[in-house]
Amino acid sequence: MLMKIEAGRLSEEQVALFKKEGYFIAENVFDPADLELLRLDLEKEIGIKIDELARDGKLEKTYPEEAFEQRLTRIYHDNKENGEAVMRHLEGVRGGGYQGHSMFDLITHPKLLEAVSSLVGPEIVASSVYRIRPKVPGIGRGDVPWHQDSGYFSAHCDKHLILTCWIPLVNATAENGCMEILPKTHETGILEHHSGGNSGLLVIKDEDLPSGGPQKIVAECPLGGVIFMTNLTPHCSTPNTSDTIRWSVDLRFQSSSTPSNVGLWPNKNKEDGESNMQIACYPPEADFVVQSDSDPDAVVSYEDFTVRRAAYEPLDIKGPRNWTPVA
Ligand SMILES: O=C(O)CCC(=O)C(=O)O
Repeated sequence: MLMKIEAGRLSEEQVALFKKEGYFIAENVFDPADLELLRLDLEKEIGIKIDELARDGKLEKTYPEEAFEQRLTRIYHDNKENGEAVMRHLEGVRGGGYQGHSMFDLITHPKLLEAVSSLVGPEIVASSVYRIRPKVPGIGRGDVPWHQDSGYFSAHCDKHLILTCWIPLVNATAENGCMEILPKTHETGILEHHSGGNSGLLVIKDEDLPSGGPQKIVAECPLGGVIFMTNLTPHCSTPNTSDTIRWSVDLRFQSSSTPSNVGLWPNKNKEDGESNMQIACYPPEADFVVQSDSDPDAVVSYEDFTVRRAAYEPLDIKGPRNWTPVA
């Protein structure tokens, strides 16, 4: 269900609803204009890669006149490999990918942090486990199988709230492949996952999803809205059957009292290495402080954010869980 929040925060009743359902959809966290710079930067970034592919003789038609919701579709449909190259450019080698200023500004946006603080408290750590997802019509790559985000995180973090904020950059609808969520099932703990689902993602088999309980909901969300979810909330996303791209970004936040790798520099300090790294909920990617009254100096600037992320980039740290491959 879609709800309005007031004064930027979830009310006590809304927080209680989030805790009961495992998710909450707020339709009015942002003004659409707040997201415009990121949309423009992603559009520019796509253009940079398309021009590079054209210079390398890999494509002729670059579709500069096409809108944000269309251009990548044209590239994909002309040649899948070129589409994939643009996707990889946005996704980066690991973790988050595109990290321009507008991406950082979204992660640290006061409106978002205000809403987040009503769920995780005022001392907030953000994670590099953020993703940019252009779901291109007719291209299965963006379809995400059923999973809990905790399937990707260390088991010792199952008992902590790692808040996913799923932010559409267009209106997300059933037709263009919004998420589906299984409500009231996040308190059952981690479900059996398997590796190697669509696009190499983790997957919960249908028979391992809680049954007999509440039905899945189709989580439509307008531009300006945010879907808040717990790390144990099962969710998936369905094919885009529209003719425009479903753009979204998902970010993750946690209280600074939960396990993270804030303050660790394993590329610089030996003692910050392997064993300490395993404390974090997702050791391969850098966490960073985005809001703190108790230690305002710890809050990262844009430069700190890029330096921290770069420090983790060359590290060869494996994801924490070993699920068996899907049969
Ligand atoms: O954006 C999607 O299609 C799926 C997002 C997702 O699975 C997630 O944020 O964990």
